[in-house]
Amino acid sequence: MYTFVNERMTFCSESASKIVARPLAKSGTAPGKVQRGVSVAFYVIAIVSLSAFAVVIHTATPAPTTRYIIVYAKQWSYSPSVITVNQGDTVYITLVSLDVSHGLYIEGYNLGTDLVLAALGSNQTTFHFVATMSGVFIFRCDIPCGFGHAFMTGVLQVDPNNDFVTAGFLAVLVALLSSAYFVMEASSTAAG
Ligand SMILES: [Cu+2]
Repeated sequence: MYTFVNERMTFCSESASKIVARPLAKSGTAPGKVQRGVSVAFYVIAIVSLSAFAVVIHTATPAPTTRYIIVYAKQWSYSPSVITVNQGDTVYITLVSLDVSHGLYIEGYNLGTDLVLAALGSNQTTFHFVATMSGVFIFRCDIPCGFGHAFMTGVLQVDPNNDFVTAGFLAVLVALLSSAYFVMEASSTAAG
């Protein structure tokens, strides 16, 4: 045990003397210069790739549009039962009954329409809204329409607007640019 410790101590003191004895690196490539080069490269790569990501995501984001969707209702289902739109879209839903009175109420958005045949004198009615919230929302029949009424549901899927992600990328980009500016300022002040 003692020997082991002693050996290690010897080893340490040897390497310590080696470090002390080693001549200092010639200052042709000063560590400061190398570090500054590395951080400049880091900023350039980060800024270029962030800009590229932002452009790609923005390009992939569909512009908000107006959608007209016909939903057929019958005991006890909707067709289509899944409606997919993009956040920001204006959505017109025409509910058409193929049999009795039905409703279509979108939970979360808390809106919809009641298709009461006798009151409307028609088997269809239209309502519209702007899909401001992204996510998955259940819609259901809110007019008692028989045995399976409680199971008469569908899904509204609102895909998120990627421009929020683009905005996030741009915010990071601005932060990087300003920190790059301060780093350059600080290093040029330190240099001269
Ligand atoms: Cu119903």
